[in-house]
Amino acid sequence: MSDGNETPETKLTQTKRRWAEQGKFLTGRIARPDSVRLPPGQHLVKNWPVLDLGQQPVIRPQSWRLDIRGEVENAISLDWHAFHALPQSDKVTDIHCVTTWSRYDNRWQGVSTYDLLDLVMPNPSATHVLLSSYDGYTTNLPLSDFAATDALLATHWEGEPLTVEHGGPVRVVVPHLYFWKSAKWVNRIEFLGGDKAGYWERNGYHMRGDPWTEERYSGD
Ligand SMILES: Nc1nc2c(c(=O)[nH]1)N[C@H]1C(S)=C(S)[C@@H](COP(=O)(O)O)O[C@H]1N2
Ligand SMILES: [Mo]
Repeated sequence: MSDGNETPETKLTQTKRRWAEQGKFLTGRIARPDSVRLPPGQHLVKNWPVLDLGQQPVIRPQSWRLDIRGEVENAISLDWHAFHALPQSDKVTDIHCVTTWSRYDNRWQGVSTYDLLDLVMPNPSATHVLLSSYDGYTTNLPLSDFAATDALLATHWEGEPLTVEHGGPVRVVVPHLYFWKSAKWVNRIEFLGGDKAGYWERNGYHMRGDPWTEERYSGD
């Protein structure tokens, strides 16, 4: 469309175009076959189990912070207000937990990881992210997985604010990986120039965690 009415190319659109050209952040490595929705070794549940290290921190929105740092152009600390001023997205995704339960059609609202990336602008050197949470939990992800189009920082589930037990006020959801990668009570995202094991990854879980190829444990 070159009718003279194009929006001017900003730094952001430039970056997006560069990402697209480089195929950056495309999650082409997911092994999910189109015809199969339930990954191997999983069974469906209708309830939503709670799994964590046993500490469920209660964070009031006024004191909640999200620090984004590391290999980014714009390191930032977002408070509740700044977080809600970002574009809000709606996604419906499945959950696949390494303990073999899966749950279909979870409706989330929050900020897509793509919109966060637009804000902080990862440096070309950034290859992975390490998520940290208010309970001391950490988990690592390749940047391309974190940037998946259906990944988000969720504040709502099925139209209601996320409960504390499920990671409220804000949790990460990266639906195409096992659910241990989806940090509850998130408060830090660190962009790294290499991979660094998080809590479960140091304890034998897989560094990536693709349910379609059953990347459950580090020997898989
Ligand atoms: N902060 C934090 N996030 C976490 C965990 C945790 O212990 N602490 N457990 C992980 C694991 S192992 C799973 S299976 C999911 C469970 O999320 P749910 O309790 O909402 O089902 O959260 C993941 N995120
Ligand atoms: Mo888990």
